Amino acid sequence: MTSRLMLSLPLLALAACGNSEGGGCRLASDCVSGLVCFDGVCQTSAVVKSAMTPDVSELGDSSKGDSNTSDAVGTPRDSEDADLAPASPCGEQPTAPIPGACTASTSIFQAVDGGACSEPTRKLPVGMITMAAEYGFVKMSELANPVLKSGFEKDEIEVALWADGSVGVGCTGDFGWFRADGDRNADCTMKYGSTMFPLYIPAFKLVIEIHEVEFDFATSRLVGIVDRDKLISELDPALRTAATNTIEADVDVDGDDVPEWSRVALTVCFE
Ligand SMILES: [Ca+2]
Repeated sequence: MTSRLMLSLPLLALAACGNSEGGGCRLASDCVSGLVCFDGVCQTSAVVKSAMTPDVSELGDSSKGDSNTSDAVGTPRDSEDADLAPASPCGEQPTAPIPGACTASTSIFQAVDGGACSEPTRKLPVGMITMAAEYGFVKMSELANPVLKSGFEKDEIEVALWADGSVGVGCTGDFGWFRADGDRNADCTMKYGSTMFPLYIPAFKLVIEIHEVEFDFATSRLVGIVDRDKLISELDPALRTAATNTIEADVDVDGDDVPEWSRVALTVCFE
Protein backbone atom coordinates (compact mmCIF):
# COMPACT_ATOMS: atom_id res chain seq x y z
CA MET A 1 0.00 0.00 0.00
CA THR A 2 2.74 2.41 1.02
CA SER A 3 4.78 1.72 -2.07
CA ARG A 4 1.79 2.34 -4.33
CA LEU A 5 1.18 5.66 -2.68
CA MET A 6 4.79 6.65 -3.07
CA LEU A 7 4.67 5.71 -6.74
CA SER A 8 1.52 7.63 -7.44
CA LEU A 9 2.53 10.83 -5.65
CA PRO A 10 5.14 11.94 -8.20
CA LEU A 11 2.65 11.15 -10.98
CA LEU A 12 0.04 13.34 -9.32
CA ALA A 13 2.58 16.11 -8.94
CA LEU A 14 3.42 15.87 -12.64
CA ALA A 15 -0.20 15.94 -13.66
CA ALA A 16 -0.85 18.99 -11.50
CA CYS A 17 2.05 20.96 -12.97
CA GLY A 18 2.06 19.97 -16.62
CA ASN A 19 4.43 21.03 -19.34
CA SER A 20 4.62 24.54 -20.68
CA GLU A 21 4.45 25.57 -24.33
CA GLY A 22 6.80 23.54 -26.50
CA GLY A 23 7.04 20.69 -23.97
CA GLY A 24 6.25 17.09 -24.88
CA CYS A 25 2.86 15.55 -24.15
CA ARG A 26 0.61 12.58 -24.79
CA LEU A 27 -2.67 14.13 -23.62
CA ALA A 28 -3.99 17.64 -22.97
CA SER A 29 -3.66 16.94 -19.24
CA ASP A 30 0.13 16.65 -19.71
CA CYS A 31 0.22 20.39 -20.49
CA VAL A 32 -0.37 23.37 -18.21
CA SER A 33 -3.87 24.78 -18.19
CA GLY A 34 -4.75 26.64 -21.40
CA LEU A 35 -2.46 24.59 -23.66
CA VAL A 36 -3.47 21.82 -26.05
CA CYS A 37 -1.54 18.62 -26.77
CA PHE A 38 -1.12 18.49 -30.54
CA ASP A 39 1.32 16.27 -32.44
CA GLY A 40 3.07 15.41 -29.17
CA VAL A 41 3.79 19.04 -28.22
CA CYS A 42 2.02 21.40 -25.79
CA GLN A 43 0.80 24.34 -27.88
CA THR A 44 -1.62 27.22 -27.55
CA SER A 45 -4.97 26.48 -29.10
CA ALA A 46 -4.52 29.56 -31.33
CA VAL A 47 -1.49 27.94 -33.00
CA VAL A 48 -3.37 24.70 -33.58
CA LYS A 49 -6.48 26.46 -34.80
CA SER A 50 -4.50 28.39 -37.38
CA ALA A 51 -3.02 25.10 -38.58
CA MET A 52 -6.56 23.76 -38.94
CA THR A 53 -7.72 26.76 -40.95
CA PRO A 54 -5.84 26.62 -44.23
CA ASP A 55 -5.31 29.79 -46.23
CA VAL A 56 -8.33 29.98 -48.49
CA SER A 57 -6.31 31.65 -51.26
CA GLU A 58 -4.02 28.63 -51.33
CA LEU A 59 -7.00 26.38 -51.85
CA GLY A 60 -8.22 28.66 -54.63
CA ASP A 61 -4.88 28.59 -56.39
CA SER A 62 -4.86 24.82 -56.57
CA SER A 63 -8.01 24.78 -58.62
CA LYS A 64 -6.83 21.58 -60.23
CA GLY A 65 -6.72 19.95 -56.81
CA ASP A 66 -9.87 17.93 -57.11
CA SER A 67 -9.12 16.35 -60.45
CA ASN A 68 -5.48 15.90 -59.51
CA THR A 69 -6.12 13.56 -56.65
CA SER A 70 -8.04 10.94 -58.52
CA ASP A 71 -7.16 11.29 -62.17
CA ALA A 72 -3.91 13.06 -62.95
CA VAL A 73 -1.76 10.78 -60.81
CA GLY A 74 -2.91 7.77 -62.73
CA THR A 75 -2.59 9.40 -66.15
CA PRO A 76 -1.65 6.43 -68.26
CA ARG A 77 1.17 6.44 -70.77
CA ASP A 78 -0.13 3.18 -72.10
CA SER A 79 -3.65 4.11 -73.16
CA GLU A 80 -4.55 0.58 -74.28
CA ASP A 81 -4.26 -0.84 -70.78
CA ALA A 82 -5.88 2.19 -69.19
CA ASP A 83 -9.45 1.23 -70.01
CA LEU A 84 -9.01 -2.28 -68.67
CA ALA A 85 -7.17 -1.51 -65.45
CA PRO A 86 -7.13 2.02 -64.01
CA ALA A 87 -3.72 2.73 -62.51
CA SER A 88 -3.30 3.05 -58.76
CA PRO A 89 -1.44 6.16 -57.54
CA CYS A 90 0.30 3.73 -55.16
CA GLY A 91 2.25 2.11 -58.00
CA GLU A 92 2.64 -1.65 -57.98
CA GLN A 93 0.35 -3.21 -55.38
CA PRO A 94 0.01 -6.74 -53.96
CA THR A 95 -3.64 -6.71 -55.03
CA ALA A 96 -3.01 -6.55 -58.78
CA PRO A 97 -5.02 -8.90 -61.02
CA ILE A 98 -4.33 -12.60 -60.49
CA PRO A 99 -4.89 -14.19 -63.93
CA GLY A 100 -7.30 -17.11 -63.50
CA ALA A 101 -6.07 -17.84 -60.00
CA CYS A 102 -8.63 -16.57 -57.54
CA THR A 103 -9.27 -18.80 -54.55
CA ALA A 104 -12.63 -18.57 -52.83
CA SER A 105 -13.31 -17.46 -49.29
CA THR A 106 -13.64 -20.26 -46.74
CA SER A 107 -15.79 -18.19 -44.35
CA ILE A 108 -13.06 -17.81 -41.73
CA PHE A 109 -14.66 -14.58 -40.49
CA GLN A 110 -18.03 -16.22 -39.81
CA ALA A 111 -19.01 -16.72 -36.17
CA VAL A 112 -17.56 -19.91 -34.67
CA ASP A 113 -18.73 -21.38 -31.40
CA GLY A 114 -15.77 -22.03 -29.12
CA GLY A 115 -13.40 -23.19 -31.88
CA ALA A 116 -10.03 -21.76 -32.86
CA CYS A 117 -10.07 -19.05 -35.54
CA SER A 118 -8.43 -19.87 -38.89
CA GLU A 119 -5.53 -17.67 -39.95
CA PRO A 120 -6.19 -15.28 -42.85
CA THR A 121 -4.93 -16.24 -46.31
CA ARG A 122 -2.88 -13.03 -46.38
CA LYS A 123 -2.26 -9.99 -44.20
CA LEU A 124 -1.42 -6.88 -46.20
CA PRO A 125 -0.02 -4.00 -44.11
CA VAL A 126 -0.99 -0.50 -45.24
CA GLY A 127 2.12 1.58 -46.00
CA MET A 128 0.58 5.02 -46.58
CA ILE A 129 -2.78 6.78 -46.45
CA THR A 130 -3.54 10.09 -48.16
CA MET A 131 -6.75 12.03 -47.62
CA ALA A 132 -8.26 13.48 -50.81
CA ALA A 133 -9.21 17.18 -50.88
CA GLU A 134 -12.80 16.24 -51.55
CA TYR A 135 -16.26 16.13 -49.96
CA GLY A 136 -16.54 17.25 -46.31
CA PHE A 137 -12.80 16.88 -45.64
CA VAL A 138 -11.43 19.36 -48.21
CA LYS A 139 -9.97 21.66 -45.53
CA MET A 140 -9.09 18.88 -43.10
CA SER A 141 -6.99 17.05 -45.70
CA GLU A 142 -4.35 19.81 -45.63
CA LEU A 143 -3.87 19.27 -41.92
CA ALA A 144 -4.32 15.50 -41.91
CA ASN A 145 -1.92 14.53 -44.69
CA PRO A 146 1.35 15.71 -43.08
CA VAL A 147 0.22 14.03 -39.83
CA LEU A 148 -0.59 10.77 -41.64
CA LYS A 149 2.71 10.84 -43.53
CA SER A 150 4.80 11.33 -40.39
CA GLY A 151 2.62 8.80 -38.55
CA PHE A 152 3.54 6.09 -41.06
CA GLU A 153 7.20 7.14 -41.12
CA LYS A 154 7.36 6.87 -37.33
CA ASP A 155 5.41 3.56 -37.27
CA GLU A 156 2.66 5.19 -35.20
CA ILE A 157 -0.09 4.00 -37.54
CA GLU A 158 -0.77 0.30 -37.96
CA VAL A 159 -3.57 -0.97 -40.13
CA ALA A 160 -3.75 -4.01 -42.41
CA LEU A 161 -6.10 -5.85 -44.70
CA TRP A 162 -6.73 -9.46 -43.64
CA ALA A 163 -7.86 -11.64 -46.52
CA ASP A 164 -9.97 -14.80 -46.65
CA GLY A 165 -9.33 -16.23 -50.11
CA SER A 166 -8.01 -14.11 -52.96
CA VAL A 167 -8.56 -10.37 -52.76
CA GLY A 168 -7.69 -7.74 -55.33
CA VAL A 169 -8.61 -6.85 -58.88
CA GLY A 170 -10.94 -9.51 -60.29
CA CYS A 171 -11.18 -11.67 -57.16
CA THR A 172 -14.01 -11.76 -54.65
CA GLY A 173 -12.47 -13.14 -51.46
CA ASP A 174 -13.68 -11.80 -48.13
CA PHE A 175 -11.57 -9.28 -46.22
CA GLY A 176 -11.54 -6.79 -43.36
CA TRP A 177 -9.48 -3.93 -41.92
CA PHE A 178 -7.51 -4.60 -38.73
CA ARG A 179 -5.41 -2.32 -36.49
CA ALA A 180 -4.38 -5.23 -34.25
CA ASP A 181 -5.17 -8.89 -33.47
CA GLY A 182 -7.72 -7.62 -30.95
CA ASP A 183 -9.88 -6.36 -33.83
CA ARG A 184 -10.90 -9.98 -34.38
CA ASN A 185 -13.69 -10.86 -31.98
CA ALA A 186 -13.57 -13.98 -29.77
CA ASP A 187 -16.02 -15.75 -32.11
CA CYS A 188 -13.69 -15.09 -35.13
CA THR A 189 -15.87 -12.33 -36.60
CA MET A 190 -14.37 -8.91 -37.41
CA LYS A 191 -14.70 -5.72 -35.37
CA TYR A 192 -14.50 -3.49 -38.47
CA GLY A 193 -14.80 -5.84 -41.45
CA SER A 194 -14.66 -4.46 -44.98
CA THR A 195 -17.43 -1.88 -44.51
CA MET A 196 -15.74 0.06 -41.70
CA PHE A 197 -12.24 1.55 -41.74
CA PRO A 198 -10.38 2.69 -38.59
CA LEU A 199 -8.41 5.83 -39.54
CA TYR A 200 -5.98 6.58 -36.71
CA ILE A 201 -4.80 10.20 -36.52
CA PRO A 202 -1.71 10.25 -34.26
CA ALA A 203 -1.80 14.01 -33.53
CA PHE A 204 -5.32 13.64 -32.12
CA LYS A 205 -4.73 10.20 -30.53
CA LEU A 206 -8.05 9.40 -32.14
CA VAL A 207 -9.49 6.67 -34.35
CA ILE A 208 -11.93 8.09 -36.89
CA GLU A 209 -14.39 5.33 -37.78
CA ILE A 210 -15.29 5.50 -41.47
CA HIS A 211 -18.58 3.74 -42.22
CA GLU A 212 -20.20 2.35 -45.40
CA VAL A 213 -16.73 1.89 -46.82
CA GLU A 214 -16.13 0.98 -50.44
CA PHE A 215 -12.58 0.14 -51.49
CA ASP A 216 -11.50 -0.09 -55.13
CA PHE A 217 -8.48 -2.38 -55.48
CA ALA A 218 -7.69 -1.04 -58.96
CA THR A 219 -7.40 2.61 -57.93
CA SER A 220 -6.58 2.13 -54.18
CA ARG A 221 -9.40 4.59 -53.48
CA LEU A 222 -11.47 4.18 -50.31
CA VAL A 223 -14.66 6.19 -49.83
CA GLY A 224 -16.96 6.22 -46.81
CA ILE A 225 -18.80 8.44 -44.35
CA VAL A 226 -17.94 9.75 -40.86
CA ASP A 227 -20.25 10.63 -37.97
CA ARG A 228 -19.16 14.28 -37.75
CA ASP A 229 -20.77 15.09 -34.39
CA LYS A 230 -19.22 12.00 -32.79
CA LEU A 231 -15.79 12.84 -34.23
CA ILE A 232 -15.94 16.43 -32.98
CA SER A 233 -17.15 15.36 -29.53
CA GLU A 234 -14.15 13.00 -29.18
CA LEU A 235 -11.61 15.74 -29.96
CA ASP A 236 -9.80 17.80 -27.36
CA PRO A 237 -12.39 20.40 -26.22
CA ALA A 238 -10.08 23.25 -27.23
CA LEU A 239 -10.15 22.06 -30.86
CA ARG A 240 -13.87 21.46 -31.25
CA THR A 241 -14.80 24.89 -32.60
CA ALA A 242 -11.97 24.79 -35.12
CA ALA A 243 -12.95 21.29 -36.18
CA THR A 244 -16.57 22.37 -36.54
CA ASN A 245 -15.41 25.04 -38.99
CA THR A 246 -13.03 22.66 -40.77
CA ILE A 247 -15.10 19.51 -41.35
CA GLU A 248 -18.21 20.05 -43.42
CA ALA A 249 -21.35 17.93 -43.16
CA ASP A 250 -22.34 16.82 -46.65
CA VAL A 251 -24.29 13.59 -46.13
CA ASP A 252 -27.86 13.31 -44.81
CA VAL A 253 -28.13 9.92 -43.09
CA ASP A 254 -31.54 10.27 -41.39
CA GLY A 255 -33.52 11.63 -44.32
CA ASP A 256 -34.48 15.07 -42.93
CA ASP A 257 -32.69 16.86 -45.80
CA VAL A 258 -30.14 18.32 -43.36
CA PRO A 259 -26.63 16.82 -43.78
CA GLU A 260 -24.94 15.74 -40.55
CA TRP A 261 -22.29 13.16 -41.59
CA SER A 262 -19.24 13.84 -43.75
CA ARG A 263 -18.01 11.87 -46.74
CA VAL A 264 -14.28 11.21 -46.95
CA ALA A 265 -12.05 9.75 -49.67
CA LEU A 266 -8.64 8.20 -49.00
CA THR A 267 -5.92 6.65 -51.09
CA VAL A 268 -4.84 3.52 -49.21
CA CYS A 269 -1.52 2.05 -50.37
CA PHE A 270 -0.25 -1.35 -49.26
CA GLU A 271 3.43 -1.87 -48.49
CA1 LIG B 1 -30.09 14.65 -41.59
